[in-house]
Order: sequence, then structure tokens, then C-alpha cells
Amino acid sequence: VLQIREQKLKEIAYGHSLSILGTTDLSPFLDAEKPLKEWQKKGFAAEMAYMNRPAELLTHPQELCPEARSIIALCVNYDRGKRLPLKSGYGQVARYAWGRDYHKVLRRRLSAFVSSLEEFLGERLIHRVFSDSVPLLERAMAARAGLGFTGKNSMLIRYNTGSFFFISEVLSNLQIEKDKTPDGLQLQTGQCGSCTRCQDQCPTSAIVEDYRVDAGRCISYLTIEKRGAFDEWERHALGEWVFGCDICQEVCPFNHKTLKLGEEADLPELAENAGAGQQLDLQSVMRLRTHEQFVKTFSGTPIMRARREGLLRNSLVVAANTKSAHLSRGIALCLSEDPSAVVRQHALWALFNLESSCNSIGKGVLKNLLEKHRGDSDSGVSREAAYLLEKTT
Ligand code: B12
Ligand code: SF4
Ligand code: SF4
Repeated sequence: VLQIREQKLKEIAYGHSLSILGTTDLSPFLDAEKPLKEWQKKGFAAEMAYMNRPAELLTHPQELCPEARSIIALCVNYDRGKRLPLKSGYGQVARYAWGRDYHKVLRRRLSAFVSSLEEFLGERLIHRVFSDSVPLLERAMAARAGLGFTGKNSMLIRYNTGSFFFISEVLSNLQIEKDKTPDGLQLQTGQCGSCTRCQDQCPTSAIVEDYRVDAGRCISYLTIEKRGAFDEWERHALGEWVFGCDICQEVCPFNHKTLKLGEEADLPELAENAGAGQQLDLQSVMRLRTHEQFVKTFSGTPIMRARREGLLRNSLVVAANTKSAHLSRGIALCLSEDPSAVVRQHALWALFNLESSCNSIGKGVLKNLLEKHRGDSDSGVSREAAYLLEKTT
């Protein structure tokens, strides 16, 4: 039997800059099953098919690695540096996406950690490493490993350092002698007390109940996971967020200390200057006409997840929401040149809204464009043009 003391595990992890570690067994996350099923039943998974899989699949870690005897859970803090005021013509990016792609970064770090463990043990481990890439309730897992508690915004939170961290894990055949009994934080709630800041300040009222987020209303879902066209409500909902959203965390008192100190990411790869950074230049994004250009710009960052069409859609909407009239020319180019109907549709809407809010291109020009696109080969674009045309007259 391969055995190790939790303290030794922590020492070895520390050598890889992995400082927040807890462990748990492979028994199913039974207490998380009910909330998950309710969440699914209410349609809060929106169009994320992978979140509508049978709840039992998401709560039974043993299925992912039948030989495993333990789970090592790790929290890795990302960048908590000062958020700068939004520059004109830019869109906000959620902190988790400022640096390099955490899936790859964490996989590499955790694999190196496992190699060090193997070296120490003098034997190979049967193992799998993950972060946000498997059907497994990672918050429930990390909570049971004693790493935090559940906030009303549904984030896993740690008392001293807040919630700006990734969860990742190693499932392996290692048996771990725990330092102390688990500190009983699992799915524990109530630490928020009477605070309701996250709920009050979420711009789309996506935190529909304590501990429960309706993904279909969440800006993070809309900007990253949602494919295709937005409806009118969704377009306004985005505000100035072009990728992800941090509001329910930035207002949380448990994050105030780390934000005030502007604490660095645990790993340099996750820092602002290692990736796409805090804000995206909407004009540059709007110019990415091909998948190859998109990959060249965002390869190796979490932004890839939105895909070219999604990111351009988001940028057009943010340009209109932030009244960035000087981007009208770039938007008009999206309308005349972009191969994606979704992009053309949102370009029409952006031009219409910029004209309404700041008389950007002139009523006559706008009307001509709308009339022209009433005959667009795509039905989404032609319907949008007809609808907006009705609103102009
Ligand atoms: C789907 C998903 C989303 C969806 C849905 C989010 C949601 N809240 O459900 C969307 C796209 C909206 C999203 C957004 C974000 N996500 Co996300 N997401 C996931 C994913 C893949 C699954 C989450 C899930 O299972 N949701 C279903 C609900 C039911 O489960 P849960 O959120 O874990 O909720 C638990 C508790 O709240 C509790 N619970 C739920 N209801 C109730 C009710 C009661 C009464 C009680 C007592 C308890 C309780 O039980 C649940 C199980 O433990 C995980 C990775 C993973 N494999 O787990 C990442 C993950 C949760 N996301 C993460 C991050 C970073 C984000 C964002 C911050 C990104 C951003 N800045 O834009 C936002 C935060 C939005 C928010 N407030 O949650 C991190 C969170 C780390 C942390 N500290 O908690 C994770 C763990 C990824 C990772 N490996 O690091 N995400
Ligand atoms: S991430 Fe933004 S939209 Fe989603 S629940 Fe939090 S504040 Fe609301
Ligand atoms: S903002 Fe308040 S209610 Fe929301 S998670 Fe933080 S402490 Fe809890």
C-alpha cells in the first residue's frame, strides 16, 4: 500500500507553489446531490448540456479513477491586483481569465507535483489530475476536503483569502494519513450571516436564492458559455463585461482584504501580464475576421472558450452598452465583411443603439444599412434589420 502523511504531502506541494491543500476520500458527495438536482430541475444549467448529466455522474468521483484511494484537493489563487478604471473602447475581463489558460497551467503544475511524490515514494502512482475539466462537483469536493465554505454567491470561500482561486485535484491510489479530522466545513452555510451584498449587486439578479445561481441569467455564462445570438435582455445584461464577471466576488467582504492588498497570483502564469490582461480592446477584437487570427491572438488563454463568434458578439454588445461611438467604423466593417451571421446581427444592433444614444453615424446612413440588410441571406440578420427598421420610423 502506498501511504503518505498529509503533512509530507503539503511539504512536497509547497515546493511547487501549491500551498492550499486538503484531502478527502472517494465516497460520493451525497449532500450535494439534492441541491444539484434541484438546480438542474429548475433549468438553471441553461444550455450547458454537460451540467445536465445525471447528478450521480457528477457526485461519484470513484467513477473517474476506479483504482483511486484518495483525492488531493488544491486551491490556487489567481490575480487580485487592482482593477483599473475601464478605458474607452475596452471591455472588462474576469480575473480568472487575465493570465494563461488555467486548465493547462494547473495540469502541468499538478503533474510535476505528482512526479515529485513518485520520486519520494520510489514508486509510480495510478492517478489522474483535473481542473474544471471533468464531471465532478469540485466545490463540494474541496469543501469536504476542508478548504472553504459555501457563500450565498455559491462560491467556495476561504476566511483569510476569499474566493478568487481555482480548484483542482489529484485522484490517485495513494493512501493519506490525515493530520487532523476534517474541519467540518462541508457544504456548511451560514458564514455569510445577514450579508446579501452579492445578491443586491449582481446586475442581472442571477443569484436567485441563497447559494444558487441561475446560469441563464449570469453574465459569466452569457459571455463564455452561451452560443449563438443574444436576445434583447441578454444584450443589456452584459453591461461592460466582454468575458466573465467578477461583481459578486468583488463586493464580497471576504475578498476585501486580498483586493486591498492587491495580492499576486500564486503562480506567475496566472498573472495579468502573462495573458490577455484586465481589459480587451474591442476594436482589435472586432477586426479578427478568421478563426486563425483569433487563435493567433488568444491561443493559450481562457478567452479561447468563447470562440471567435462569441467574443465578437460580446464586443459589439459592450461597444453599444458603453456608448463607444468612435467604434462605429469597426462595427460597420463587421456588418459588411464578417462571415458570421451572429456577428452581423449584433453589429446591426450595436449601430442602432449607438445612433440612438450618441448620434454616431446619422439616421440616414443607419436606415440605408438596415434596409440593405433586410435582404441579408441569413434570416436572423434580416429579421433583426426589419425589427430595428420598424423602431427607427
Ligand atoms: C457550470 C459552472 C459555472 C456556471 C454555473 C455556476 C454556478 N454557480 O452553478 C457559470 C458559467 C455561470 C459559472 C460561472 C463562474 N464560475 Co464556474 N464552474 C462551473 C462548474 C463547471 C460546475 C458548477 C456546478 O456544478 N454548478 C451546479 C451547482 C448546483 O453546484 P455548485 O455551484 O458547486 O454549488 C454547490 C453549493 O452552492 C451547494 N448548494 C447549491 N445550492 C444550494 C442550496 C442550499 C440550500 C445549500 C445549503 C447548498 C447549496 O451545493 C453545490 C454542490 O456543492 C465548476 C467546475 C466543476 N467541475 O465543479 C466551475 C467553477 C464552479 N467555476 C469557477 C469560477 C471561477 C467561476 C466564475 C467566478 C468565473 C467568472 N469570473 O466569470 C463564475 C462565478 C459565478 C458564480 N457566482 O457562481 C470555479 C469556482 C472556484 C470557487 N472558489 O468556488 C470552479 C470550481 C472551476 C474551478 N475548477 O476552479 N460557472
Ligand atoms: S458572476 Fe456576475 S452575473 Fe454572475 S452571479 Fe456573479 S455578479 Fe451575477
Ligand atoms: S457578499 Fe456577503 S452574502 Fe455574498 S458571499 Fe460574500 S459574505 Fe456571503
